Amino acid sequence: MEVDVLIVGAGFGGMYMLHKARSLGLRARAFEAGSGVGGTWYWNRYPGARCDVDSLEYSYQFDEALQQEWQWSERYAPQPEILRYAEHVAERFSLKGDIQFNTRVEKAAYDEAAERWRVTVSGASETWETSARFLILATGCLSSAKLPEIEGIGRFAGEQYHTGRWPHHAVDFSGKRVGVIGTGSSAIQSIPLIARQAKSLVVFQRTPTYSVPARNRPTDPAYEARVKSDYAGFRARNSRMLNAFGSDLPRNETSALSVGADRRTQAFEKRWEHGGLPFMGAFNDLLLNAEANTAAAEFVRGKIQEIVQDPATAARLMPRQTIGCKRLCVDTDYYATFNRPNVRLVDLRESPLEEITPAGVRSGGVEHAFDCLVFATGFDAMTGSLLAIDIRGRGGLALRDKWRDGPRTYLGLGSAGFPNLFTISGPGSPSVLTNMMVSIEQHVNWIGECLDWMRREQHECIEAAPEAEAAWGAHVNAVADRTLFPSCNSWYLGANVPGKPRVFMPLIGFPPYVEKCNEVAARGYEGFVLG
Ligand code: N01
Repeated sequence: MEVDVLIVGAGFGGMYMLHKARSLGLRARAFEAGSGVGGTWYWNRYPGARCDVDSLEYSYQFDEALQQEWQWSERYAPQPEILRYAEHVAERFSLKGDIQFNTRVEKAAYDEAAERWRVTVSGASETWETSARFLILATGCLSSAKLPEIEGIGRFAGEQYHTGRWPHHAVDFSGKRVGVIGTGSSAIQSIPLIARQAKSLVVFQRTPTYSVPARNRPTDPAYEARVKSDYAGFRARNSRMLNAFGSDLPRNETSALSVGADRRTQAFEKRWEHGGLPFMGAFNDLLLNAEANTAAAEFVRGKIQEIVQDPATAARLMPRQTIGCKRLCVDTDYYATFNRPNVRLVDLRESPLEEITPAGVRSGGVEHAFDCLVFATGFDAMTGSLLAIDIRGRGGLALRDKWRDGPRTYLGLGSAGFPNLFTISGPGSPSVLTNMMVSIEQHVNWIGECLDWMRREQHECIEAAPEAEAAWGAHVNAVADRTLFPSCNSWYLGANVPGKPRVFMPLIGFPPYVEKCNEVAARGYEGFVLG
């Protein structure tokens, strides 16, 4: 079927885009590599996977009845519940009829004469071509799972898992010797649960991570009722936050350096007790001023020292980099897990990872034997799944070539040379620094309004102007450079992928971004070339 809008991905971005396009009367179809909806939440089924934004915020707001009727069981919803929510939305809005599952978009080439995208799609046993006027990439920011590039990868003879490609059946670690490589968010969520099951667990840590307690708990019915009595107001307040969440405990707009040490500790303590990502909002300059940041980092290091009984293990678990410049982790019992007799930490800075062997992992000259190996080694973030598709724009220009030195977009929505192509939560937009659900809806609403406007104004084609794109790239970098974000090797910078250009990919600050997008639209899509 030839469609107006072809959507890649049926996660929360693709699902809402499909609904939006259909509600505008456009013929739309989504292609999804998985066998079901949910994107990130479809793939990341590892033990302990759950959201780190409050459930009442991490949900769609486009339909009042939907947000009123759905009930979240916990403050931070577990993955199976988020997946059930995605399924519920797909049913409620009859989305599945226009989603083709188990299908991967391999290639998309812009046919300039026909002003259409020619898209090559492959299923289990066949490959075919289809076409669309608009190509919308809802491929997700953390979808391209990354195995470490080390000797012997693939040689392990036991059970091997990547947290981002977890099997659909339950994995039982009981009585098993387990190794986990990585200590990012996925590892921090899964390690305490794996440790409870496994006979023994060895955690291989390259960079210690800052983590704050989640303080997860069952949803408080009184709180839920309060939110639902004015859900629109609650959403509006959250949208005005720097990261589009957390209006219940907004950032304290004073400098950490303007108060004495006791007041600082009290403020950190209050946020530690509250739990979750608002910890970084204890003061307004924790990610702007190195001295303020050190105060927060010292506080967390002190907590690690208190929690972890063995001083040598505690010292190894203490991060030294800027707190928050890698995404802060949110845990339940992570540090305390290292007090268990069956858990051991291997510091890869002391004992470098040498190879994966059929029996396990060799590091620092020692072979550690395992029955199961878990790679919690993250993703080729933000660009990985976009560039996995061979995308060719005007004159056959490959997106992979255009982005060789890092992604170049206008507003994180479009890229010059690639007409009628939109990215949902693309690089250059706030995306991963925000509540993703809010960013996704903002992008889909903006794209929907744009498509509707083009139809009314009889435009066939929209494309980012090269000069607007260059200015936008400079702006995204300039904003990042005013902060401490570029100061450590994060996936925001692509630093976790050998050879990936070091560019800070997301834009910091949701409210000014929304203002800019609205302004661009109000000025007849300023910075875009229309045809
Ligand atoms: O991946 P990561 P993740 N040798 O990249 C290590 C979101 N998320 O899947 O820091 C040895 O953070 C790597 O070490 P280093 C969230 O946005 C959210 O955990 O690069 N180690 C690191 O420790 C998050 O930030 C939730 O030195 C290697 C780890 O593997 C993002 O997804 C839950 C290595 C990778 O950590 C990614 O999280 C889960 C190597 N060659 C994820 N290569 C929520 O809470 C990598 N590592 C909602």
